[in-house]
Amino acid sequence: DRTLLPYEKRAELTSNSIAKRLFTIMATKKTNLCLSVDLTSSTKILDLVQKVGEHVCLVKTHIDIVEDYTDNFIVQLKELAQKFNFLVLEDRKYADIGHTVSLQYSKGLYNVADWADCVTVHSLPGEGILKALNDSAHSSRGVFLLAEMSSEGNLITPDYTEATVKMAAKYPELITGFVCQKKSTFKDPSLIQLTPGVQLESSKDELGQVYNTPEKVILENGADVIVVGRGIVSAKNPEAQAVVYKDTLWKCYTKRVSG
Ligand code: 5BU
Repeated sequence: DRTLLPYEKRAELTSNSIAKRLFTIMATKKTNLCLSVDLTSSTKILDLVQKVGEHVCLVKTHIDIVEDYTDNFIVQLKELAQKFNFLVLEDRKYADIGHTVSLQYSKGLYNVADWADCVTVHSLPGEGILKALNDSAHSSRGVFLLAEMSSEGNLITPDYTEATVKMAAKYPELITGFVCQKKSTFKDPSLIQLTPGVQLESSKDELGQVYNTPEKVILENGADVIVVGRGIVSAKNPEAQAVVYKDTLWKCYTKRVSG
């Protein structure tokens, strides 16, 4: 059972450099919280990250929702990443043919390849998408492959999930882990389970998002890194709420690994 091993042990097993760093950061900072900083103003993003940076292992961006993007925004975000020791995941969900994805990844306004430690990728187009990223990414980059989604009625089937996990096995140096919802989705302890759809206050939103509790996703469903967006971002006091999430999530993890 991959989920019973502590993060520091799993860090020793990885072939992907970002998975190694992420496991190590979690063990050092004692946090498995990923903040999904879904705000559209760069100042608001930087303000929030300044406040919660010390409590998270990973900051997840949707760079294409930022209305005032500049290269300097990235410079400042990366300074905060250095200062607080967290990694940056661009949740781009690439989903095109390999050639197009390599352009989307390393060209254009955002030049994601330049700054994102890791990115999310759909397996839908087939292996070419991973070949493309493998060729354009340098050695300290990683991919979270989408094996499942949190939203109601999504079209991913068990066969699709299984084929996704098989596809990932061909690219051990590139793959950081899976975005997924279930413990049974994969077995390899060197890979990281990133699980979105967690909120303490609510069980769904109006557009199909489904929320689970920290206990459920960590103890039953095998989550290693837990993505929280609006649970923190929309809280009255995001900093205090980040601490609540961090403590609750970490308690579940320590319970899990102490058997
Ligand atoms: P929320 O505010 O905690 O619901 O935000 C969840 C974030 O995780 C949001 O940025 C989504 O794009 C992202 N997400 C998700 O919610 N569900 C999924 O299956 C995947 C990503 Br993949």
